Amino acid sequence: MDEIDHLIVKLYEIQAVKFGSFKLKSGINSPIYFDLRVIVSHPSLMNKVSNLLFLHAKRAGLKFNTVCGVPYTALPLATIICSEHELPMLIRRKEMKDYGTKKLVEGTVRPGDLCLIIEDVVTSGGSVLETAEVLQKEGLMVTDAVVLMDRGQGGAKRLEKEGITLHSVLTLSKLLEVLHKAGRIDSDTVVSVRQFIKENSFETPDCDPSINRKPHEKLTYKARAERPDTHPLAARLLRLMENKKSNLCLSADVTRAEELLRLAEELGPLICVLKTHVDILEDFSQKVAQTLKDLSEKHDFLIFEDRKFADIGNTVKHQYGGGQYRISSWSHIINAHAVPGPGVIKGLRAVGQPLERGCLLIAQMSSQGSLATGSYTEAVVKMAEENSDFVFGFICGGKISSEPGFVHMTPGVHLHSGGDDLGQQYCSPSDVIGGKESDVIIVGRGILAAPDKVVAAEEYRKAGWEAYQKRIPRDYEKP
Ligand code: 5BU
Repeated sequence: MDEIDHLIVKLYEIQAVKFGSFKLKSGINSPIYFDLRVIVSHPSLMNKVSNLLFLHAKRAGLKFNTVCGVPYTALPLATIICSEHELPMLIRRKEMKDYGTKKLVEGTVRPGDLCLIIEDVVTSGGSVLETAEVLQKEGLMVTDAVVLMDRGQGGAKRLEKEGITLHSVLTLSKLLEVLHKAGRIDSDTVVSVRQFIKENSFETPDCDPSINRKPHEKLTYKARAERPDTHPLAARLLRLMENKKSNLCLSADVTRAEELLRLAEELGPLICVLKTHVDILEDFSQKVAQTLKDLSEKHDFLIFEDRKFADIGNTVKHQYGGGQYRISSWSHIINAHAVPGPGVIKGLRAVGQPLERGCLLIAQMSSQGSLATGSYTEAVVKMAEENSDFVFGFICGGKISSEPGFVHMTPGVHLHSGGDDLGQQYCSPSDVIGGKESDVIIVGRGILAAPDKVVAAEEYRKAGWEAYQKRIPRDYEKP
């Protein structure tokens, strides 16, 4: 057995590669699973893998003056390489971008430097690409990535298209061959893994959506609506957005029911969602709710009660389904803070799911000094992923999840930057949809304070829609 064969058997022994049936996020079962994170507990293996990655780069004649590991598994590998060979390292932060401007790369960035990317396993190439994009935005050049294992699912081709050559120490065929020869797996396993990889290549049209995740800014709303793992309410919203050419949510923050219904009637054709704060209405009645529901059907928009539930499951259940507002009976969408933990979703789900409603989690806020940033936002994304049968997206400043089924809705939008004197902060529609890659702009006073609300709403609709069209590829399939 040579060095590579030894390494493969060792990876199998420490369960960095497993065979069996593993349910992927998309719901399909994979016969193979890699989890290279365990190697941090095996120091000699860490050294071996790092050394092989470095040698592979050198043998390929790669030139680089700095190194960056894709977080998190490849981070210690890059550290060992840089320490051993005295190379300057860069660390890419994985925290979500928030409303502020946090540094995304740690270390001394010298624009023009050639940065080599280190990764453990490549499937679609998405993670390498994400890291490359962050580095490139800082002015670094990225032309090559060295990976321990290319699963052979089209990642190399995809990266090549973006100008990055992928160099892989191991291939999946080699891994299967060695483990089979060593008597660790049988022929049936080899056949089933080969078949799975073939059928789930990034380039196969009917591919596994979890493996072949494209950054969703490149997918149309319609394409995202049609993915099998998209929540039915998100699918309905994404579809109607495409049909109406509108990613505008009106925040109808008015105090009289008559005014609310007039806005719904006049602006209904221009919006995809109408957002309410029912508790600021002085004259709410179930009749008002029914008329609003009728208007939502007439003009094909969804109703979103911005109630921001934030209590224990049992309490929110009553707040959502009962009381004088009976929110669940008329609002398609509600939102919740993640502060109480998943119980808040459980309580809301008990009421909303039978009615085919959906919930957005508040992952970030537009107000100055908001505490919903960094690791809090990350935890919210995780909670959403774990509850995607009822949670279908976020209130956030920009894209925070690469799951194409999640809808990102952003408040604090105005054509004129600035804010108010109570902490609100505004971004422009093009910044929110284009730069920050959100999906829906939520606009209140930008429209409500305008002399002609229909003209203003059309202006916001157009700005949001044009920013969306700009961010998707030229071969955008016109609806
Ligand atoms: P504006 O008039 O466009 O500033 O109104 C914004 C609306 O969005 C308003 O109803 C707020 O309650 C809501 N909002 C927000 O502004 N910022 C947030 O982070 C969240 C909600 Br969550």
